[in-house]
Amino acid sequence: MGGGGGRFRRVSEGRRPAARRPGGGPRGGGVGMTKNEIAEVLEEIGVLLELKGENPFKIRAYQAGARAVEAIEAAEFSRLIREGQLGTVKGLGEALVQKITELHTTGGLEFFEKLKASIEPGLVDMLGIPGLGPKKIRALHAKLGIADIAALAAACADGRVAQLDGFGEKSQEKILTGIKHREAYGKRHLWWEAQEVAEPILAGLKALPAVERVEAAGSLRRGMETIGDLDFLVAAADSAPVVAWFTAQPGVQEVTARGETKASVRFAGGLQADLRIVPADQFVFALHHFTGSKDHNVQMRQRALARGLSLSEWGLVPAEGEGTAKEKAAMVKAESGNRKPERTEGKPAIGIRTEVELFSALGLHYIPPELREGRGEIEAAEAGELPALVELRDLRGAFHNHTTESDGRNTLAEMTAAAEAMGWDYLGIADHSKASFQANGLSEERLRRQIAAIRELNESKRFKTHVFAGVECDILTDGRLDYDDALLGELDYVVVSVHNAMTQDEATMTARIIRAIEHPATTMLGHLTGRLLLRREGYQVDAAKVMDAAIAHRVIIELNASPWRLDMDWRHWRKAAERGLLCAINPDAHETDGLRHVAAGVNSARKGWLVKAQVLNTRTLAGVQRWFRERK
Ligand code: DGT
Ligand code: ZN
Ligand code: CA
Ligand code: CA
Repeated sequence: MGGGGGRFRRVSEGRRPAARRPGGGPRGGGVGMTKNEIAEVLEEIGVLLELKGENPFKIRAYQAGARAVEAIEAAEFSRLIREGQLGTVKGLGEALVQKITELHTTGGLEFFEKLKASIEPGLVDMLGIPGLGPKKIRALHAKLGIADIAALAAACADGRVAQLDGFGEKSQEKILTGIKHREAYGKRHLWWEAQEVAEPILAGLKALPAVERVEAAGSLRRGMETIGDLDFLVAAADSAPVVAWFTAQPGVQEVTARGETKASVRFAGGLQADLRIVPADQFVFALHHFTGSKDHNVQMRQRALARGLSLSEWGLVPAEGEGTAKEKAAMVKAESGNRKPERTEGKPAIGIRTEVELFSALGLHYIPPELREGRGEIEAAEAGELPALVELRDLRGAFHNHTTESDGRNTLAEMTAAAEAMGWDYLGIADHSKASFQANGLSEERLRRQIAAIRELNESKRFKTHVFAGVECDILTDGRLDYDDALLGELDYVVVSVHNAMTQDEATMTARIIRAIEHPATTMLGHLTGRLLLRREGYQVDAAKVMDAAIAHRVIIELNASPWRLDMDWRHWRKAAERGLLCAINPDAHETDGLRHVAAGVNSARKGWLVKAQVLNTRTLAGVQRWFRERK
């Protein structure tokens, strides 16, 4: 829910700020923290020390400590702590060893808590504004006495920030835009995080004896990339115990509405949830209505009207005559009693219990929730031309993943083991290239060593999962790639991405990306716009031109499945894929847990009408190898 580390950390390129569970505790049920969580805390300490203006050596020690912890494999890490040998690791001094051990065994750290308490919370909030690092925040605080975002907005508005050394008009404007975005961003939540909140609520509702059916509806069910609020729908004869449970469940901070058959609550972190309770025979109509979208609903209602029917959250009834749809639905129900459903022409489809039946009553094939955006799905459903959408279980691997060689949190072996555990036939490694020095990008020599290590790992047959040697090669400011052709030729595949000079104008950026696409070694384009959902807008780029170039040069555009990115956006995919653009659903995983993010990518792929054949990583290992070979 954007709490804990999520809100707090600065977002580095590509790397997902690991979202902590609601409540901020470590995952996995244990008391202590995993090595990745510990690394995150060490990084946070580094940022806080910077904010306080502490000694740079001390700051760097924490940053290096985080890297050192990540580079140790998990089993080895536990052993070192158990045997008191952590001090033998390079880069971990005595003070760090003691703190890491405390985090590992207790899950907390007194030093960290005190440090957090010693800093004004408003300053920490300011870290969430793009372009504002600890140094600038300190300057604003010291010279203008700014201690929170409201004061910062005021200082920008009357021009005081622009007059400060190292700021200027441009950066003042950027900060103001950042603050405005932040307000809008604050109202929505990532699908991934909303889903994590929704899961236990669904389970809790299901477990209530009074509950017959329960579904999450709304944008969550439609797989939108961000979620305004959660919507739960319950079928129950007795609603009182359901409302009681819902409003008293763990994590509820405020009950914003409470009625006999509905309630709304707000959780810590700001996410809200609506609950509606309906009688069982009304459930399917309510489910369809509250799944939405609004546009889809409007079109469905028009379609019903054209057939002399009225569709609403209460039912599907004859449209003519007096009375509201609600009254008519009640009337039809009373007339029908417990009779078997009647589906004869012209009569209301009283016995409808499933969405398949609901769509069918209006002469439509079943429309999956992801497609219900009012973008032509009803016409396609009428013509029997809905695509057989790609599914999570179709995926056999993924290509864009990082390891500790660059800015990942798990080693090559750990990532491969995780891919094997997911049942994947192959895993593509694509660490950062040398221009991404902030992400510890690989020099030519280090990349060659990694390629050799990957070949060796494959030959050792240690894992069932085959590893492809790739790279996420920076697209330099003029569109050249970050390695020479000889080295690029040694790789199985090449992902090209923009990671710097993101403020270029649209024409320059578009030409830059197209030049990279035209490079014969390029296999796929990473994150088309570089957006970070609810955090940062993408760079200016003419997506249509980039897609044209990719199609012409048989280059894949990735659907970056990181819950923070989902880039290229689903709204582009249907048309592009029809024109022959191939997709790869790439988790951009920076840790083993990140591989699971392909699920978010599959949501967006489905929203983009993609079928299995349009996604490279649904193919078999041999199929992928053939595709790579034929491209060369
Ligand atoms: P969100 O919460 O902003 O991410 O988006 P939704 O789609 O979950 O919207 P929400 O929670 O306001 O309402 C859930 C569904 O209820 C929505 O998708 C369609 C339906 N709905 C809500 N208000 C209206 C309305 O005024 N007209 C129609 N036709 N449907 C509505
Ligand atoms: Zn990247
Ligand atoms: Ca909603
Ligand atoms: Ca709602």
